[in-house]
Amino acid sequence: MSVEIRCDWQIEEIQAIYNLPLLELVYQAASTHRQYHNPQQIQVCKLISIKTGACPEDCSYCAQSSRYNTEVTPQALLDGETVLSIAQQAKANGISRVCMGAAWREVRDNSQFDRVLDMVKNVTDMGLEVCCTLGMLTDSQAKKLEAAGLYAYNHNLDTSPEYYSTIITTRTYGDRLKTIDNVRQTNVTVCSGGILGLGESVEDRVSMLHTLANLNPHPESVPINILSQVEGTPLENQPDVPIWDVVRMIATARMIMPGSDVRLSAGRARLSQVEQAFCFMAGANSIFSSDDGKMLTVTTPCPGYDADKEMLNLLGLEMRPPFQCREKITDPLIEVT
Ligand code: SAM
Ligand code: DTB
Ligand code: SF4
Repeated sequence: MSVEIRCDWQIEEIQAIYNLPLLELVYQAASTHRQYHNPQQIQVCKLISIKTGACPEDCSYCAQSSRYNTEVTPQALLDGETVLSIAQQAKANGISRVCMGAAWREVRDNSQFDRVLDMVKNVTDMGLEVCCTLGMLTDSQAKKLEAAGLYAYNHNLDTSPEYYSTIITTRTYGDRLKTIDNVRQTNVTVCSGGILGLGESVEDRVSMLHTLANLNPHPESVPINILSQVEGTPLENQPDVPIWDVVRMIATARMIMPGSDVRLSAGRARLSQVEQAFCFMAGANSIFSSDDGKMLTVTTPCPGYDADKEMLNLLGLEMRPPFQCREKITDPLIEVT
């Protein structure tokens, strides 16, 4: 029986999936994964921090908030040439998506945004998928990004609506959903997920997944970040998230949003190959890889291109070429009986 894509999930159903016996959950998620994706392929993305630090928001996990004293040195918006050369290097290493992140609360209609639009256009012209994560967007800004050729916009919900104000006070869950909706009104795909390890309960995790899985259509990609505890932030002393919680979260996301890419994002650097392999078995099919050892900032390590190629090789996996994400995530690839 094939698994349908549904946007009417009940909290109790998601909770029941999350709490399945672990190996049963992984087995079901792996089976679902095979109906919608080529299980041999992993999307490999490269992050570029185009503007670093000095962010006015107070996200309690973040090294880039101006409210906390962290080891991040603020850096103004990069120039187009620098971004292009990092993207070229990424392309030469088989990366299919470049994700440009800016530590902004929101986009402003100014020359900096025009520079970002140029970057989007130039990197897209190289034949790469481009994703941006620039904070809040208005509908007209989303349309300008679409016109520049943007493939995806990342805007995470991070946690449940109930827990959100414990983590961030400078914006609301509604603000977040509004930007996602502004992106949804364009042809740009939506990338939205969250973080594990903020001190949230299982109910919060289920509630965040419930919000994501009831967006219609689902986000085309769902990043699952593991908190990287950053010295100087309010969450610096949070305990490490157990690997089985990561596996459960990925498997549940895979089960309820079967057509989406599920990305094992921040925190992967501290996982062994065996732990990562378990995440891929549970339905993760996307990662960030880097040649400078970091995700966006020095506080959050990222595995290198060479180490990742070696691991993928070892596991019999290949890097997915750009623009292979299925246009409409409605029809199963394989009928599982
Ligand atoms: N400023 C933009 C925004 O917040 O939407 C974009 C950049 S922000 C760094 C993107 C995402 O990275 C956050 O929503 C959060 O999920 C994740 N993130 C940031 N710091 C993290 C950390 N220390 N550990 C894990 N994930 C983190
Ligand atoms: C996402 O969900 N994870 C990426 C990307 N989207 C922008 C960022 C990971 C955290 C990076 C934190 C740091 O490097 O300081
Ligand atoms: Fe700013 Fe984004 Fe960090 Fe929040 S997560 S402080 S909005 S850079």
